[in-house]
Amino acid sequence: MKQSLCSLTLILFLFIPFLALPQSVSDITPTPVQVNQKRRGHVAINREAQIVYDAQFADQAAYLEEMLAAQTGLRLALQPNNRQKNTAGNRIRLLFGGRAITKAEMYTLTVSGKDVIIRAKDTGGMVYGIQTLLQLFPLEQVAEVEIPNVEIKDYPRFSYRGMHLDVVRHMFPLEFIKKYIDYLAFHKFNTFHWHLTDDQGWRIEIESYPKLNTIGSWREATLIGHFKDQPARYDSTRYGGYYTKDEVREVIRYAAVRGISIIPEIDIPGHSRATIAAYPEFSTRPDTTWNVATTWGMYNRQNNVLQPNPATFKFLEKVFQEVAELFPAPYFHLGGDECSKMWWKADPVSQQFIQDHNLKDEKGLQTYFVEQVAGYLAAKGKKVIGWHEILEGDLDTSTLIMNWGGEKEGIAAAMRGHQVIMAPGKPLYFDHYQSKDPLDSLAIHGYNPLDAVYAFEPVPDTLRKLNLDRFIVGAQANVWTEYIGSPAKVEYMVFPRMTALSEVLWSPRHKRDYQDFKRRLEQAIIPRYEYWGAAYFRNFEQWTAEK
Ligand code: TNX
Repeated sequence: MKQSLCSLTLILFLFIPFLALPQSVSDITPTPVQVNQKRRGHVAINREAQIVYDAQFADQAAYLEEMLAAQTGLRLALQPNNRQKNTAGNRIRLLFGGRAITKAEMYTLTVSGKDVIIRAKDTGGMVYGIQTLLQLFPLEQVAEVEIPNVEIKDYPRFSYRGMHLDVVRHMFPLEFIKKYIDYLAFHKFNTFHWHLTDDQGWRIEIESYPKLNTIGSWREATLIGHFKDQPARYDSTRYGGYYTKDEVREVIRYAAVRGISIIPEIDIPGHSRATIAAYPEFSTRPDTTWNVATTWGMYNRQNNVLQPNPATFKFLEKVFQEVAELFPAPYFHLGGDECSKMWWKADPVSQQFIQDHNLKDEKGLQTYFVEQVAGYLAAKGKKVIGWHEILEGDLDTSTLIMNWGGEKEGIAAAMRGHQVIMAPGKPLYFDHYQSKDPLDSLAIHGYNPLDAVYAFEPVPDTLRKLNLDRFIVGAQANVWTEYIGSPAKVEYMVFPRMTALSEVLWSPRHKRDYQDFKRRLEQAIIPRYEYWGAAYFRNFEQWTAEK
């Protein structure tokens, strides 16, 4: 026994390098605003070191402890700042506030003397400081790391930095949702847009309308292969499920520690096939039995809209308020995209409603739906985000527009006085191909290679010239999952494009440098994907925007 312990120690000694080199300060991604590396000096972090934290950052201190232990094997003691004991070891100090912190989500990281100090005045800032620090540690088990003396001052260029995930077309285990949130936090994103309902399923527990889950969460089959393949083929597997409220709460808590706010989306008044499958009385043909959709792309092909009747509006009020109560984020996404007008045109009840309410036409009806729901949400203190199609009618400017069109739609929304989140299909739809290799894994269509994502500029020149840049609050990449059936496929589609987007959204524009980005990708980020065990797309040198 003793002998085997001895040899174990020997093995550990051989395999855990005593002193590992940190990763380089010049590898930090997204590039920080200001880095001032000193010519000499370092702070050694080994098992004696402590994490000392101000009370506001207790959760982030525990997060750092856990992340550092997983990454390096260094499990440091946690110590509240006001009960700090003198210690022989050095300290990582997570401190609240300070004069240097002048902006939201800002942090400073100072390494000198016996201390590594991160300062921030909000959770986001602290989380981002922690991400930067973790990038200064190696991705291997070590006994000690010398963090070079440095002063970093850093804050984001845009206040909205989002990633979306569609969990309807395919659903992902809760563990993967958390992993996705970890990926967002690493990349200094601050928003997870959770697309929870659509034609192919309803993915969140609702107590007031239980058939949304017993019926609406399940489809009887799923299209095989590509939507354009003829003849269409289907499997015969019942597919579905939903996240319970407890699971949702767990994800919200998990995200909050990591500085990520979650915006839920309940997509209305189109994209509602799962709803009318559960409750045909909210459809334009209450006498019909609808299935939950088994194919993709319903627009003008299959009826998926809500009928404007009293029961429907009561339903919307209850459901939106029930979901609003779960999510602490100030914003709520009500969809509003791709609402076909033909079903309303063919429905006498909808036509009568348009007349009775003095609405101009079906577009006016769409706006009516949006305004009603915005009212229900306002009663819960929420602001509304919608896809840019909600501007088809006249809306008041408190609504945030998420623009999946091009610059033109973004400019139009800003000129009308709306804040805009840019999420243009080109190049921010990560469900599009990243190569033109016919053997590449199936994607919806389009071509959004890595360099196109890196070159994306959220603020259109026209708005800059008009001094309206402030209306562009940020950008988001969307991950629709018609052709993404597993966590590994999600990873393959988002990496490394998400890393490129993180730099677009975080780093000062003049610091963007694609050659240097690719160097950091190779040296520091791809090793990180591998450390995560994440799939990623490798062939980005070959597949460029020019191809
Ligand atoms: C359009 S963009 C949609 C989604 C699809 C996506 C596929 C938007 C707001 N709606 O329902 O999944 O295209 O790329």
